[in-house]
Amino acid sequence: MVAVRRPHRLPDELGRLASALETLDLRATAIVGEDLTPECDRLAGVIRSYLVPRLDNPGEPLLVVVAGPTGSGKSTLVNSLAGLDLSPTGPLRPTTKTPLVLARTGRHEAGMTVGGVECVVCLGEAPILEHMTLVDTPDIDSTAADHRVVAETLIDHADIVVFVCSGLRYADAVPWEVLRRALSRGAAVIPVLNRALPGAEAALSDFRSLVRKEGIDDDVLRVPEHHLAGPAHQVPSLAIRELRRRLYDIARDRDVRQREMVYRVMNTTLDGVRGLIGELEETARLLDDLAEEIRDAARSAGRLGEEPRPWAGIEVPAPPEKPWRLRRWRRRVEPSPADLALWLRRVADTLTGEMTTRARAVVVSRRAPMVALSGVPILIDEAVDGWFGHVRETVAATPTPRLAAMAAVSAALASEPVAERILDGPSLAGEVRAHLQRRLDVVFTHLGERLVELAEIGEIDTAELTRRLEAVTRSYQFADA
Ligand SMILES: Nc1nc2c(ncn2[C@@H]2O[C@H](COP(=O)(O)OP(=O)(O)OP(=O)(O)O)[C@@H](O)[C@H]2O)c(=O)[nH]1
Ligand SMILES: [Mg+2]
Repeated sequence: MVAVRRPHRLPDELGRLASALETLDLRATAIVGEDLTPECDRLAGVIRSYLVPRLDNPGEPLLVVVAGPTGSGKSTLVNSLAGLDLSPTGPLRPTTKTPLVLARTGRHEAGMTVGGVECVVCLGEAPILEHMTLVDTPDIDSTAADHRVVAETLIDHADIVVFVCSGLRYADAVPWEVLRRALSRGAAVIPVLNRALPGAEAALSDFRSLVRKEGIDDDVLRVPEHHLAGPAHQVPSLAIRELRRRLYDIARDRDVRQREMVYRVMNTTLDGVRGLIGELEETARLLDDLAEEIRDAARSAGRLGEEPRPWAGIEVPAPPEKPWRLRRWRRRVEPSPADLALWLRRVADTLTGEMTTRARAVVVSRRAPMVALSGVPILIDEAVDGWFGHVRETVAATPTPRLAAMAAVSAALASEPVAERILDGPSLAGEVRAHLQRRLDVVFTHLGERLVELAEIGEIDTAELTRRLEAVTRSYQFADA
């Protein structure tokens, strides 16, 4: 037997772990897969509403949650256990819409919430309420989807789950999923086949084997279908004698039982947090990959590529074949400043247009909002103008700088052999082309960052959660030693 003594700082450490879970920003997890927020909320809820109160007040009555499909007779059983008609029952499905807590007079008089779920509280004197608080839950399988959420939240906070199925509808899938949730959390489960008709042995053994398959060793309780006389919403006391006995058995050694339950819930919850951290780390890796993919897409949209751009072809007659005639020819065809400016303006407009179209195509392909583009055409314009400035500086010392500027731009963009001949070889063309590429890289890198930002790929930081988990584990081991 492993004892869970109330350790000095364990509830405090657990509170901090819950805070770390509550303050995690998990919106980004939905981008690359399943949103982990519900799981995170569930773990924080179990810590705050189950583990911390149990460790702080170990003497509190056990919370017995009666759950199951609609019409299985949960409310009738709860009324029968309490000996009072408190929970409405009825032929209309579903009947119980708000969870109902049956507690001993003097407790929960100001109302009660379980895991944030508001419950109707009925107070009574039934002896069973001395040791336990009974909770009648809405069904887990009707058309009202929120009923299931409420029932699951209550199950997440139960010490004992009475899992009620009727002889008619025990084989549906949903109740078993819910049962698994209770088991995975570590709660004690009492499986009840209610409203069992005489001679329904096959159903009983079928139900029993389903229960065993889920790993429950305790035997199934069978509550036979009874004639409900008059307006009473209870089955005869005899019918639930075995269920009452089972609950009393648990209540008798409740201290030991509760310690066991807290221990189990603690282990499954800490495992859950560990699992969550693992998933978050995996998600963070996927988000990093996604961000890199977006940056790559933007960067490669800004690459000049190898294809020649005929619109940047040089506008002069072909230069002479004989190299010694080249110098005179250059002086002859040197464009006027106005002609060069005109030609550069046309090249600039076309180049800016091409690059803007590419930037727009990336934005569209990433399904990002068009606002990502705002300011980008101006940046492209500036990059191209800045490049022209660089080209002019580079060729300033040549005897025909305007012709050289035109040739350099043309060679860089149009892969123009004529232009290379004017420049006496391709190396200058390569240099000015690399310069333009560097300027475009800056613009498209900026666009990539903008797209990453708009995709809201937030950082997932698990450091605090990991630290808190370690602190709880240390404090827990210390308490357990
Ligand atoms: N004859 C007979 N009717 C029963 C028995 N148990 C429950 N009923 C009836 O079956 C119907 C459903 O019972 P409830 O106790 O309301 O079932 P529930 O599981 O609480 O249903 P929800 O609140 O909808 O989830 C009611 O009309 C009950 O009177 C029984 O043992 N015998
Ligand atoms: Mg009910």
